[in-house]
Amino acid sequence: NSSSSRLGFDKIHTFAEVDAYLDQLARQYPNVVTVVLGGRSIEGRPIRYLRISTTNFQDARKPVVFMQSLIHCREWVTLPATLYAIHKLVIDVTESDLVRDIDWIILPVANPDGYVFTHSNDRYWRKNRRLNFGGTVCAGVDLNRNFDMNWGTASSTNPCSDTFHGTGPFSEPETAVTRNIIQAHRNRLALFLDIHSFGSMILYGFGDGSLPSNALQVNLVGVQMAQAIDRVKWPQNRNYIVGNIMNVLYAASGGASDYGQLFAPYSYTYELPAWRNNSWLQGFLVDPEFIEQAGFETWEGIKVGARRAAAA
Ligand code: ING
Ligand code: ZN
Repeated sequence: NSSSSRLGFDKIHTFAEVDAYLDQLARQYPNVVTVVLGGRSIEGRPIRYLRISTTNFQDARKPVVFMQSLIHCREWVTLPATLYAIHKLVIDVTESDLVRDIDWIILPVANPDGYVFTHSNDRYWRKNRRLNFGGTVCAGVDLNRNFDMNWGTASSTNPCSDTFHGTGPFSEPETAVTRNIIQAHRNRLALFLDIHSFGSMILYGFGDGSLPSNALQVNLVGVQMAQAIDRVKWPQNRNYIVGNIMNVLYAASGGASDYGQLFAPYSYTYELPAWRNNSWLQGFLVDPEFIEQAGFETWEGIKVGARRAAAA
């Protein structure tokens, strides 16, 4: 039904479907939903996000929660996480405190060119579609190495690498959109969430192994989010692991959530569960049966984080 703003949770939606859906929501729920054009991708696609607020973002006392998905475009299962959150904040509102007390900014497709490319050309593409050095070498910048936090210290200078960091911090229009959102709301940004897959992890800064000054609280809220997810997760998936990026995974610089941690007291990268026991590459494929569950269980974690961060 084209007039009702509902997207099912039975498949992974395309960029065009998500983009049209954002417009539908804004039309159908004009008092709470605004679509904002944050910028344009390398190939000129609109990078659009939702502002969800009962007070039209006019109440400077309200904390802001920001979340984004698909900065790594092959991590398809991250899209239902943001779409489910939108659904529960706008359409099926069962916990009204979350919209009453918090202003939300949700960017479902942070890397639209890459996302389209994973549908049309290469299912396992990770980066954006920058034609590096005039198209003379491999394409793509790893957007999660392009933020201005320790930029260039644990990433690749090789444009053919999946972790190529670009020509400088925020050299890419896609990361500039996220930076601008953070900067515009830095006075009341309570929680920053960058949704990735895979691994069943909740990671926090910093990617060089150093810790934020409030690391004890960041860890505590991380554990609480993980426990909330674990309570409702599929039994065949493992429990979430919570910890510092370098400690749990590897050293990494220029990450989105590391930049978020500079301005928000709570900032995390979620790694959603993988299909098929985390085997490499297959981990990025999505079990259709898991799409709605991914949205549902991740939302349990997001809610805990949002309430804890907003109350802090
Ligand atoms: N993992 C992240 C990556 O970009 C990460 C891990 C998190 C790095 C936060 C830096 C900051 O490598 C995936 N799966 O992309
Ligand atoms: Zn990722």
